[in-house]
Amino acid sequence: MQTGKIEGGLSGAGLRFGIVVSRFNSFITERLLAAAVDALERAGAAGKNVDVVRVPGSFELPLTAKKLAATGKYDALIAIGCVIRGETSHYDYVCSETARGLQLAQMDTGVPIMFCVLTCDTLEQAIDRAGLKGGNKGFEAGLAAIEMAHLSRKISGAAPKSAGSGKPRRK
Ligand code: INI
Repeated sequence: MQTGKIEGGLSGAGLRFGIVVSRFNSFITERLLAAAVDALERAGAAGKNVDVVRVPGSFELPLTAKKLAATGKYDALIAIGCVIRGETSHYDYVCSETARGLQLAQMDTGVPIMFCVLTCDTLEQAIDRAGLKGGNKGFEAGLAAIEMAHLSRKISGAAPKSAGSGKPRRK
């Protein structure tokens, strides 16, 4: 049987992305950010079509992502944070509310929001996932954002936004 296939492409050209980054544990989050931007750039996204917004901590990611999504300017968003377990239950609240808030934000707005929030027991685990042993979760999030931006547009039948390829137009 020949089935219909709906898949997201992996070209970032002409798409607009917003990246929200937590300053908390910036040693890790800046590495995740660099890899996410690298993924978008390598896939053809133009720098002028990628906005980076910084927030104090992961807990602030959902509201900011939702406000960005509500502007209608972005095809997909990436939320970047790193929560490391401490001695109290603070970690659990930050993790669960950040995840819940980001999910609610994408469900409420219909704009795909990538969950690039590391939730680790130790700093070592975070380092491993920010470019050392376990690859870089930021790069994965960049690719996922492109795929979801395409998929989302295909499913809703919308034409890609005219964000431009980043190349200057010929006169
Ligand atoms: N925010 C993080 O992003 N990671 C953490 O590990 C963390 N810890 O451990 O406390 C953290 N806390 C700050 C929180 O996200 C808010 O910024 C703060 O509570 C103000 O609302």
